[in-house]
Amino acid sequence: MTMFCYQCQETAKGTGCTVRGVCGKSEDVAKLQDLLIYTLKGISEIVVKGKVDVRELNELNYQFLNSLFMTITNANFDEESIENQIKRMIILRDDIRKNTNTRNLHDASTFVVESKEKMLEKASSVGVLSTESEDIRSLREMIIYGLKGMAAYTEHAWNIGRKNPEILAFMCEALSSTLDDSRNVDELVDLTLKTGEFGVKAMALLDEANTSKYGQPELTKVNIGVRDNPAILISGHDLTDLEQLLEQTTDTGIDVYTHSEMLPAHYYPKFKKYEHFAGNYGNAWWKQLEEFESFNGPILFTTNCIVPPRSEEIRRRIFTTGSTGYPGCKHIVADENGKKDFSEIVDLAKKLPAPKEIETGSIIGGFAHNQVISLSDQIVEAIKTGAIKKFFVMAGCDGRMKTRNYYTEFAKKIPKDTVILTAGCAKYRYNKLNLGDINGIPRVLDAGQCNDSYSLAVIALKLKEIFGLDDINELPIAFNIAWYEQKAVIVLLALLYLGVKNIHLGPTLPGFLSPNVGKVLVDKFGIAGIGEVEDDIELFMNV
Ligand code: SF4
Ligand code: SF3
Repeated sequence: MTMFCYQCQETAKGTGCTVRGVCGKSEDVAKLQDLLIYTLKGISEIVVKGKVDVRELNELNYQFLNSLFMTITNANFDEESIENQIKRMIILRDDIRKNTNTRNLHDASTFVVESKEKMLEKASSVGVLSTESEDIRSLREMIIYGLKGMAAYTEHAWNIGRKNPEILAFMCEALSSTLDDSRNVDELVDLTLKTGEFGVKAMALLDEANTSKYGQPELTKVNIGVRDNPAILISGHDLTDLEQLLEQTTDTGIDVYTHSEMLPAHYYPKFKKYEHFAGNYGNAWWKQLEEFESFNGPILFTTNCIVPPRSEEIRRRIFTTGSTGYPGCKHIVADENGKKDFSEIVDLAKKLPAPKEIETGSIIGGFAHNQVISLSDQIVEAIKTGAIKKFFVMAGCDGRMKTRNYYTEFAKKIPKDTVILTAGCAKYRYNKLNLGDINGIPRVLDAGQCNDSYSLAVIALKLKEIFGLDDINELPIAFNIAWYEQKAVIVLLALLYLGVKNIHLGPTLPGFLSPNVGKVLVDKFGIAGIGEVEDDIELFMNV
């Protein structure tokens, strides 16, 4: 059997990548990722059946999260590191199995593979299509994709020292359920919502971790031009990597710029003290091929999204860390204390020219829950007087597809008395449009990274409380979400768990939704796709 993957929005023909990923993932990488997930299912079964207390198992905990994270779209293209991760997880799996009293285990909990060839052979029979029923497959995969997003957020929190063993216990419960053929559609729909519930917990945990370590995000102007010094570009979502890079580049004459999802780091007070933290360079992840070329300096990926580099020259400038990997790019690992040595990146930066300017000016952000709630009197007043008629939550991801111009057009055409609440790299479709403000409140309020969608939920719940409403759906807030990878899946499931209805999801509905499961989402939650910009605006404004 060839590869099969339909986990992201850009999946081939909207149904599944079968030869090579549209993302650039090779058949072997896709298969090894399938086998890694299968190994995690086995571990989960042992944990659940053997009633293993995961709290004490630090290494297993962390590697479990990291394994899921490695399989997120555009995180890791490196066969060797995925192969090694499978071997590592099998050792950890067999270790806990030996110490527990479990019988009648699934093949996932016991299989052995000695070589890469055997791994690929095994992977061919355990991937997505090994679940025959289309609906069960759809639900199982939706749960797994939600868990991948949840794992990413939980790992970032872990790196800051914040842990919640309940989350890992749930992940094991959910993953082991995907091996259980007795689970029917209704049970899996319930489990999908429960995944959303734990998604909220994971995002809350990360929010608490980030804000306790780096302060509450605040209204910030971020420079999008460049200075004359040589520089390093940092991309992805991990703030602990950024902190270490900023420390190690202090007084070296090297500037640090953010790319894509790292932009919101500028909103945290703790990072403002670094004078060489120069600004944000470029746009969302998919523009990196051109932008890395003109940046000139080294690039550090802390998480997804990596686009396969076009030239050897750029490949030599790319460094990966954490869950990411790309063949031929140097990977930097942490020591036992979590410290990473970025000296090689700094040395390389010193030899390279300063970035070429591609834009000038600044953008504004930092409207996470604390900042927005401190403006709540102003916002409530604006809603009461009718100065603000509606909020559009447009959080999520950006991507390459031309149809995503919809979101730029949408932002341009919505009435002037409406405000966009955003988070994630979806913002790059409209964050440089200069949409003005309403009584001093900017019309695009950026809360931060995709995980900061949690902030938007907190804001909505706060407004519900202020207005004394029973239902979050009575607020003048419409949800028009753009998705691409699995973090957006957990954000979506979290919103469904919080009771948000009538979310529009685009630019296309997920290929992993079977017609029947899609119908459940429509009937139960009012989920819809997107249409023409003008029609959608009219629809949203009239509810
Ligand atoms: Fe295809 Fe997306 Fe899977 Fe890549 S991650 S192989 S583009 S479905
Ligand atoms: Fe973007 Fe990859 Fe999803 Fe964190 S960086 S939102 S796509």
